[in-house]
Amino acid sequence: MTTAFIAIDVQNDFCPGGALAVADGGAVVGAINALMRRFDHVILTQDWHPPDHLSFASQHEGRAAFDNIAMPYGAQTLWPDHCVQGGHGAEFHKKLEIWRAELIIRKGYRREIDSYSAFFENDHTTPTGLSGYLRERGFSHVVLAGLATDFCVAFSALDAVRCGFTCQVVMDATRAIDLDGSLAQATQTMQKAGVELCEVSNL
Ligand code: VGL
Ligand code: ZN
Repeated sequence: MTTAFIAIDVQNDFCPGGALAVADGGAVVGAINALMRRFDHVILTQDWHPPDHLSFASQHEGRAAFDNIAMPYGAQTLWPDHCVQGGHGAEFHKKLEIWRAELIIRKGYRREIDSYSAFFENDHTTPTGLSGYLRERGFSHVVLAGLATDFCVAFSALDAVRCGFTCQVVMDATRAIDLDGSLAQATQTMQKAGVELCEVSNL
């Protein structure tokens, strides 16, 4: 079994002080650095939106952050402007040892469509290329951690399984946004799909 460790969206905007700060988000950095040292192959993802991205509430007259709207590809939560391409908020946390990564996958760069998952955009059809990359390099197992548990980590884990990879999520190296029970729901959906939820101590 050849394993890739994938750290999801450990970026300034998801850490305290950021535009879409996840409670205690910066706390994952130490654990993720330790995980990166432990695995031979490391991949990072980077949420990477144009300034007028349609997942931003600011692009929708009369809407507020965390509202839900219907997009052509399905339901979409609206977010505060975050992870704008080239901006400070889109940079990785400054303590993250990014030099350890062999690949950085950027996602969410098309104005019309959001991309939580590292594998597919939110239409569940448009690929990022990650599945092909992993397969061509002979990886069969992925270990995930990062931000946020209930959005980008969960969507990535579900797609990993859908693409035929076995998948573990290191729960104590993730933190959640937790909108209206989204953490409990994501946890349950991951378990049902066959994602193994584990902790650093029993990995
Ligand atoms: C994320 C909401 C919007 C995440 C990214 O990384 O979980 N959540 N963009
Ligand atoms: Zn985003």
